[in-house]
Amino acid sequence: MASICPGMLNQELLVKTKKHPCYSGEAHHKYARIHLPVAPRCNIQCNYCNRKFDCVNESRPGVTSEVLTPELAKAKFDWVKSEIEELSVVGIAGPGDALADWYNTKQTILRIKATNPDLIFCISTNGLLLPELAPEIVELGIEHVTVTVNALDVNIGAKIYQHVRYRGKYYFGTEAAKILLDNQLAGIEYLTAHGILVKINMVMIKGINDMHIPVVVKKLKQLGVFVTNIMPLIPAPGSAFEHFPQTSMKELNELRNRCAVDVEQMRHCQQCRADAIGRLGEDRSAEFRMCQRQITEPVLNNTVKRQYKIAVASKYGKLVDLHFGHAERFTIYQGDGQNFAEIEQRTVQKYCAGVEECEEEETKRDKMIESLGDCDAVLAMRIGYHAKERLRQKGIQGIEYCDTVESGLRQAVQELLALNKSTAKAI
Ligand code: CLF
Ligand code: SF4
Repeated sequence: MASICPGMLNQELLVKTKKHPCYSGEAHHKYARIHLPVAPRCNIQCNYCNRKFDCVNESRPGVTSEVLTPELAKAKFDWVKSEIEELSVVGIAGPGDALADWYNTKQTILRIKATNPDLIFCISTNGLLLPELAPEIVELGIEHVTVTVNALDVNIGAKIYQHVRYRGKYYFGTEAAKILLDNQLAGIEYLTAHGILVKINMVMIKGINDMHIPVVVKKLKQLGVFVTNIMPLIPAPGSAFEHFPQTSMKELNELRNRCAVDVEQMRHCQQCRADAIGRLGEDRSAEFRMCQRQITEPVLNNTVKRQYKIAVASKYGKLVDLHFGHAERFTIYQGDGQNFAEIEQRTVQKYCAGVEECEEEETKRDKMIESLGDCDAVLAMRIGYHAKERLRQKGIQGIEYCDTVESGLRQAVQELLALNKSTAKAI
């Protein structure tokens, strides 16, 4: 088991870290960070997260007003860097998971690093893919990694994570929690053993993991983490925990004080947006939207487009020819309304099996809808009233259609636009 004492850490890195506004309490008044929202996908579903909300007045992780390609992210970085001298950190914090969209994360960092090798590069992840990607993180020179760890106990984890999608398969309950928690611990151990400064974010959820957090912190101490950041639950509308109480600062500080005997506590976190810019506490992201940049920068014209993710019920991929309740698999397409690419075949458990299984049907239907939670719309030949309603409650538009998939996708985007849905959301 890796056990690193601070003396073993690379001194040069510790000096550099004095310019990291999250890792250093002193730095947050002087230095700024930019979050580049290039990683929209996520491979797990936390019960406190709903990335579909895009409100410019809202500040919390998972929220962004735009999703960028690595090329646009570099252009945005150059723009911001020319305006904010004290910019010291480039962070990838979603709006999904930095590792679930590793290609984009890596390409963005490579592009910026090529011209700014001395900056601090920082990523934030749920840790599911750390065992696979930690060696690449080290090789790429990312020296600050945040992992969100909410539990060690799989029974507690099962209450926090709705599902985990790992190596093409969905897992639920304690099975899902076990995969995630095992991978988090293995990944953290690898990173700290390779000198990376690991910060752990934890969401304190009253009645779920609040009593368990001190145990988690003790374990993380053994793994050599640099700092832990215990954050309050912000109940997000539409998330499974939307009716949970917001954690009070008093309770939060008591817990932090208790844990401080084991690991240094971060106390100045601002629970930033995925496109936050500036010093902590003075978000300037609204000044640097790439849609504003479009007007003066022809090279970027028409490149910032909303991306839609649409699940299609189709037997062979040509026609929309299946009932929603009969589908055992959905083809997931992603595109901007004109051009779409197939990105995934997603297997689900069909729920419509006849009246005798009616009660069970409801649970199966809800599970099916949950597993499409990252989509903007579902296209199917028929969708029952209740299923449509449940989809709507999850922010997914259920669209009945019966022609080619290609024309159906365009139709779906037209309907979404007509509904004026804010769909520049997590894809
Ligand atoms: Fe961003 Fe996170 Fe890096 Fe900071 S944020 S990826 S470590 S550069 Fe910082 Fe914001 Fe809190 Fe995160 S204040 S939410 S801890
Ligand atoms: Fe949301 Fe992050 Fe959890 Fe993914 S890991 S579901 S983006 S909070």
